[in-house]
Amino acid sequence: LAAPEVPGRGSTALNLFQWTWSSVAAECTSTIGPAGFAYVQVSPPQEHIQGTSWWTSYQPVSYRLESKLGTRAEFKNMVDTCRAAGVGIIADAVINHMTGADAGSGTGTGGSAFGVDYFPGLYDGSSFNDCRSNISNYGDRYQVQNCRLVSLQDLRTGSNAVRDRIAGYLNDLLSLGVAGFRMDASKHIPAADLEAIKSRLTNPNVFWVHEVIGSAGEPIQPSEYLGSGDSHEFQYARNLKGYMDGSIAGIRGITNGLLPSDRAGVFVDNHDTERDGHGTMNYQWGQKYLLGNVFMLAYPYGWPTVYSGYKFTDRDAGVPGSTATRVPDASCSNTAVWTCMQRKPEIKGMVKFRNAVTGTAVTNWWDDGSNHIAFGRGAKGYVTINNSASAVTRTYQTSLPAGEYTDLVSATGTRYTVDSSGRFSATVPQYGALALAVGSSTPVDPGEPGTN
Ligand code: ARE
Ligand code: CA
Repeated sequence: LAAPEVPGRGSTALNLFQWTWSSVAAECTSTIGPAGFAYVQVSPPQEHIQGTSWWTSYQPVSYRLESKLGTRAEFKNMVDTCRAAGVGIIADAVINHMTGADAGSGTGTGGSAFGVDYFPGLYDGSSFNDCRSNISNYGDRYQVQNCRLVSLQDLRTGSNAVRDRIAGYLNDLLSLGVAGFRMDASKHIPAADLEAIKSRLTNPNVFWVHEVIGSAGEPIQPSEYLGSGDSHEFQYARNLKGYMDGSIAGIRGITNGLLPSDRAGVFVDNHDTERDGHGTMNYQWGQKYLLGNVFMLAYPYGWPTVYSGYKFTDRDAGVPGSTATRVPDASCSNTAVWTCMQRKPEIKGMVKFRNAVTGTAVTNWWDDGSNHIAFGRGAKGYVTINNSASAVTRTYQTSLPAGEYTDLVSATGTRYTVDSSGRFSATVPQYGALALAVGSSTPVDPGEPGTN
C-alpha cells in the first residue's frame, strides 16, 4: 500500500498548498518534473463555501470540481500536464463532513445551494450522524467519529447511501487520472467505513495516505488505519523540530516508536502544523527549516512530502488577493508571498539525491556529539549536515567509489574528490549541508531535465 515508486523517480511528493490548478500544471512542466518529484499533493478540489480564508476548501458543498483553485477543465489539464512531466496528482479528499453548521446556508463556489441538512441532489438530513454537537473530548471515540469536528456537518459514513456517494466522488477523480488521495480527517471516520468506501473504488488498491494526527493518550491512533492506506506520522515532524532546535547528534532516534517506515508519510510541516503551533518547524525557521528538509530527504524513513505554501501572518487568511470564489495563481517570482520550496537548490538537489540512493541503508554514521552529523547511503551517496553556527572543515569517511562528485546541496556546483579509501575533505558552512551521490559527477544544475 506504500506510495508506489515511479521508476527512476523514487516516490517523493511535493505539497502545493492553495496553488491553483493552472499554476500547478505550469510548475510541473518547469520545475517539479525536471527536479525528480514523483507526486504533487494539491488542496481539495470539490466545490466549497465562498470566502477568502484558505480553510473554505475544507467545507464541501458538492462534489463538483468547481473550486476557488479552478474549474473541472483546469483540474483535468493539470492532471494530464503533470503526468506528461512524470508527476502524479494526489488529491486531498474531504469526506468526513460537509459545511459547518455554523456557516448556515448559502451558495458554493460552483453555484450550488447548501444549508444545514441541505445539499440538494446529494445529501439530506438522513445523510448525517445523529450527534449534532461539536467534538469536545478527543478521549471519547464515539464523539470523535460521530459528532461535529469544529461544527462541520458529520456524514453518516456507516450508511451504504453515503458510502456510495463518496465512492462516486473519488471514482470521478480516478477517472480524471489522479494517482492517489490524502484522506482528510480520517481519525473522525471509523476505519471500517473507510475500508468499505475504498472497496467501492474502480481501483481499490489506489494509494491512500490518512491524516490521523497521533496524539498521546487518545483512543484513536494512526496504526488503526493501515488497513486502507498509509498514515501521516505527525510525531516525526515534532521529533525533527526537537532535534533541529537542540542537538541533532542523536537524530537517528527520530523514528523510535513511530509507524513502520513503509507505512509512514513524513513531512517537516503541513498546512495545519505550520500555523497552529503543533510543534513543527515552518518556513519562518529559515536555514534550519531547509536543513530539516535535507535530513528528511537524505534519511531512509517513510514517504517524504516537501511542503510549499505561502507566507502568512494571519492564521485564517487565504492567499493575498483571494476573492470569495477565486485564488490568484501562484508565482515563484513573487517571493513576498510564495515560499516555493521546490525551487530551492537544496531541495532540488536532495530530491535528486534521494532518487539516486533508493534502496540503500545508512552507513558510515558520524557525529560530533552536538550539531554536526554525516552518513552514507551504502556505496551510492553521502551527506553531511552542520546544524551549528560555525563552518566546519573535516575529512569524511564514505563508502563511495573513488572519483569526483558535485555537491547537490549548494547551487555553486562545487566538486569534491573522494580518494581510493573513500575519504574526502570539505568545509561545510554554518547551518549548511553537503551531499554527494553516484551519478552526480557531471557539473550541472541538479534541477535540469535529463540529469537523473
Ligand atoms: C473553520 C473555522 C471554525 C468553524 C468551521 C466551520 O476555523 O471556527 O467552526 O470552519 O464553519 C480547516 C481549518 C479549520 C476550519 C476547517 C473548515 O483548520 O479552522 O474550520 O478547515 O473550514 C483536528 C482533526 C484534524 C484536522 C485538525 C485541524 O483531527 O483532522 O483538527 N485537520 C484537517 C485539515 C484541516 C481542516 C480539517 C481537517 C477539516 O488538515 O485543515 O480544518 O476538514 C489534537 C488532536 C487532533 C486535532 C488537533 C487540533 O492534536 O489530536 O486530532 O486535529 O488537536 O484540534
Ligand atoms: Ca465522522
